[in-house]
Amino acid sequence: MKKFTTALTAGVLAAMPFTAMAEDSSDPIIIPIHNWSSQIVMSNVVGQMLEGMGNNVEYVTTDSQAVYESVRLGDVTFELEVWEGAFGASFRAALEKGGLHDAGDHNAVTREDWWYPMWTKESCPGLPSWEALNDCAKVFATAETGDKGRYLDGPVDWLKHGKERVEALDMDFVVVNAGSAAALWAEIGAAEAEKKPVVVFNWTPNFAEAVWPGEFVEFPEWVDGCDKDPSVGPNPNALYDCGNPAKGYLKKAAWDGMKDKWPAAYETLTKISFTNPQIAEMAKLVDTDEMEPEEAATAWLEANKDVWMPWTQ
Ligand code: TMO
Repeated sequence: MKKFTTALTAGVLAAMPFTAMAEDSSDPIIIPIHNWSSQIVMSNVVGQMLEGMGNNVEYVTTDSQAVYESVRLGDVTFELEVWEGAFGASFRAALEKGGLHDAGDHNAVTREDWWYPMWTKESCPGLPSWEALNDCAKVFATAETGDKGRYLDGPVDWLKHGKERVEALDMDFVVVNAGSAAALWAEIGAAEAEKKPVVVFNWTPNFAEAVWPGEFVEFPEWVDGCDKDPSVGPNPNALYDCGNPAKGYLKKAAWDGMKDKWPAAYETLTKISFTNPQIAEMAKLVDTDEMEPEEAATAWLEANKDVWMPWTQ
């Protein structure tokens, strides 16, 4: 609360709904933090909103797949960015076990997949087809990958199954996992001066689309079950032989016990709905403007009172 009062103006505080204060438990609401910027900033945005309503908030850094088990058990209170492509499977598994529920969608369409900056097309004009990409594999070869192409996938905990996809579609690529999101941006940045062709994992909404125009590789279209049933997708004997959903959801997930323990905060959570441009802006404040996530969140709240204040009332 103290941090919040120093961060936001008295005018904002005066308009906050303090009537909600009595209802919520004084135990801290536990918000999980992962390893990409929009999620970290959004978590701080919502944490500061809830603090402004009188709640106590704590942040914990957690694995982005294991978090669904943590929400289910109430060890963390909610998850603000359930990306269909990366986390749909873990989310569905936790839903089936019980203890967590779908707390609504953001007004956003998401995509996560193999991606290239536009200059890459000059060396591989058949893009965005995955077959054309594969025919160009040598263009992406490095000392490390021999005559196969290099694909820089996301950090392992995003479970993108790049290696399985390369095998399932018999592609001439070596999949390397980035150690962090920053390593993905470094790979694109390093290629930019010479317009070197690169293919890396990327997603939207993200800050990157405003910095480097680019396109996703078009893989065989995602079909439900592609990650569960080998007969789904073009290779009848393999899982992961499809792209990720091209129009994926972005959901919020909540611990079932939140509604009774923090009813006002829960109501706010169900109303929260960020759009693609808002989410891209949150990432930009950190990745382009180099703000700390906490100050980025405060800046975002200051600039977007008309968006979030109705959710706290
Ligand atoms: C889960 N992510 C947005 C990094 O693809």
